[in-house]
Amino acid sequence: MTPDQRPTSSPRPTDSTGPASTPRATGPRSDLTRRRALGLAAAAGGGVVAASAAAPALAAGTAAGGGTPGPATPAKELPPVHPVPQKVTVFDGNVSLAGKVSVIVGKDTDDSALAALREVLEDAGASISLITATSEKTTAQGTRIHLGTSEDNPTLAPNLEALGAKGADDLEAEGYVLAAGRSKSALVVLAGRDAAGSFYAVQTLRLLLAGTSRLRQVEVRDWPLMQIRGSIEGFYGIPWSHQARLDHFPFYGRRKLNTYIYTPKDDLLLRSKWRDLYEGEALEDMAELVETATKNHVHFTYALSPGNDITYGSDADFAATVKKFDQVRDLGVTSFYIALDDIPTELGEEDAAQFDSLAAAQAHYLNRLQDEYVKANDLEPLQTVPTEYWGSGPSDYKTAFGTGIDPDIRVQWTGEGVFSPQVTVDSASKAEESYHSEHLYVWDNFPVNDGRRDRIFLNPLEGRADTLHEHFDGFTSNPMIEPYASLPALANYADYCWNPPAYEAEDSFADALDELAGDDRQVRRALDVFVDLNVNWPYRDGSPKAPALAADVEAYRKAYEAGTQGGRADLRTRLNRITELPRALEAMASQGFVDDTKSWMTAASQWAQGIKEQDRMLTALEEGGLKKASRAAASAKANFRAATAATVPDQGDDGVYEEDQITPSVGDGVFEVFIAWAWAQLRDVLPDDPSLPFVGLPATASTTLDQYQDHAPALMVDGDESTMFWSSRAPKKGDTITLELTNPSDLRFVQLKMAKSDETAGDQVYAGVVEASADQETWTKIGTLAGDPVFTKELAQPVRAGWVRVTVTGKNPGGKWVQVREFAVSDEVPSGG
Ligand code: 14T
Repeated sequence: MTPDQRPTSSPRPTDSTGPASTPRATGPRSDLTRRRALGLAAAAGGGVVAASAAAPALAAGTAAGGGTPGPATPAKELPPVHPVPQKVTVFDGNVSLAGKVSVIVGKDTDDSALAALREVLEDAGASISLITATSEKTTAQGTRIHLGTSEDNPTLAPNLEALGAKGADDLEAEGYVLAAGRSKSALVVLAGRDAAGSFYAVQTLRLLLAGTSRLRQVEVRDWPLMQIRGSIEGFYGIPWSHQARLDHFPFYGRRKLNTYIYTPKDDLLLRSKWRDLYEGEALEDMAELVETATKNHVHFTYALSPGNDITYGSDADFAATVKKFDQVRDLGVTSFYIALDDIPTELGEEDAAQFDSLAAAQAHYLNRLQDEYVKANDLEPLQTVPTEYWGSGPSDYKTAFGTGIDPDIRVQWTGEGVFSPQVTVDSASKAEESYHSEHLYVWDNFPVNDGRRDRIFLNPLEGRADTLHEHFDGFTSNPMIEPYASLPALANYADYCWNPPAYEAEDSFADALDELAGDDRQVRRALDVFVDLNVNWPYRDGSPKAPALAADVEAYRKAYEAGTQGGRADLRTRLNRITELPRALEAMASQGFVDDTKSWMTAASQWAQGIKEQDRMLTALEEGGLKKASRAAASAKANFRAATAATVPDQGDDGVYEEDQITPSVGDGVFEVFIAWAWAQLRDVLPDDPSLPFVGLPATASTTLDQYQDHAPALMVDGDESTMFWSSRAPKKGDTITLELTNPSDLRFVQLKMAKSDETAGDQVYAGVVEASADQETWTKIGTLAGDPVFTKELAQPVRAGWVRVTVTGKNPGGKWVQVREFAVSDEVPSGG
């Protein structure tokens, strides 16, 4: 990246373009949906312009200067291009790339661009002859494709002129021009502003061909509005595999992402053992990563996190940093990063004697690296994340850090929070001031799931203002522990960062899902069913919870309560599809996505299977078949039990990987809505059956306690007292067990059943407080735990709550562990409950 080329203002959306004399500019935003439906790569921030017989050379079959402008042609057949280009002008007619094609390059034309072009042309059925041109004139015959930059390929300029198109030299870095038309014969010019630009021109060509050999006559002028676009592998937990990283880079290349920052928190060589050098296979892998990234025009940025034990003022630690950096610089790395997040804020003795503050000490260390290492070796500007990396308001730390560091250093910031549901222009401007930096870029903690390892987040990126390119150098996404499941979100960043005003979250997400699913439409439909079960993003208030499933559940309940059949069919169809997910999605084009999400697919399938049993149970109840109903209830319970198996692996900061540690959470509490309701129906019919579960409001359970074997937290809320959560250690002061209600409610009843039975104390919380909250900030006390295995509270005054938690306030006698059979809350006091 060349961040110095950051535009100071965005191009104006109303600019018309190109050689067209009577262009029909893109309509207002409201027009976009329709255009998209037509398969148009409509751009709110630039525009698709349809022109007819407007540019002589670009209009099929018209002689130079000839032709009368006809009615603008709706360019129906233009396939979608992601990221949406800044300017597209569409002309009548096509160019065929099947058959003989001459590719004309210069001797220094980008190898990756040429390799990508060969692939595209082979797919289109071209037989290619390659010509390396040294002057403007070539002897090429037939369909000609000129590729490169004005510096490396002298044939670009005359051929652009022949097509009536301007070159790429005045575009932003990484920009390009793609012009397709006729001049004597079919002619395509792929002109990059630089090597990356020529590579991106080929990517756009590939999308315009859309698997065919027919290219619409078109002129695309395109450039990115943000200079840093990519991912930061910056989470806690299992680092991505080598293969996953290798697989990410071509995806980035195809979608014009240009950055990957290597800083997995639980790679010991970056943090606890940051001074240790790479050896053997680790070094070979690193070399392969750098090479593959570079081939895809991805800047491989190497980060260290020395903050836990570094002495900022020490020569020895500076030398250790340089030695480690040198090891990867030898492999071709030109971009370096120091991560200072989540570290002690007190200075050590030696630093305290030398510096006034943490920020001053860090600035000293960073400046030394920038001066003596980065500048001395002609590398890209140093990048960093400070210790205070969130919030836009000023602070002593931010001032000292921002004014202390070299202004060229690139500084990351996470928004108003560690997780930021919104990033607004207002907070961007404030952050620029508070950090005294003109080179902020966003460390976006989306879709990272290290704080919720039971979840995968398959909602699109939303809530980033569409003019943030006027404030930030770019965005890097902190992705999920599951690399392939993160690809749809990364495609969102690709689209957003390239052209923020044209970004459409859903459309962008769907485009990535199309790629991952492959061409089979049934697979694609199954993927939508799966995505619906994973769209809740808990860091955003009001984020939807399995909306399609929820609608079907609602319709079913209404129909059942009205005694009609009609509204039940959709849920049944959906449940069938959910139970089939593991099999149906096996055929996805992205096997990595399948492997990453298998645990969630399987759990979803088991929840749905259990609910199908409950559906049978309900039908039996309607028909008065009580025996049949209780048989179905029993198999429902068995399925729900299976759904709570811990199948997700985990790794802590000791670096040890372990299988089957975490129970996947899927459906965002909506399965639980149906389950609780169905049990209530059963209870209505059989009120005295002691084997019946107590029915609480639908909720999901979590805890800071570690889990013993397969006794998952979900078993506290399965309505089954014969199953339980079981901790694998004694509780410590501050440990919590938390219920998150699927829908916030007015609580009138809370019950916690711990230990093996209601009668005898055993494994349980002996000292604790039970509280409820509507916002997770203010908590209302409901009662205390003081030794009884069962806690029951009726609330005369209902308490509004979305969360109910137990917080441990003291030690357990004899280091006893904790069992919770059921943790249930209700908005009514159960009769005889
Ligand atoms: F440096 C940062 F910008 C940053 O976000 N650091 C970490 C990051 O590694 C982690 O993946 C991310 C999401 O969990 O949040 C930061 O780590 C945290 C965040 C917390 F809210 C660590 C503890 C927290 F309480």
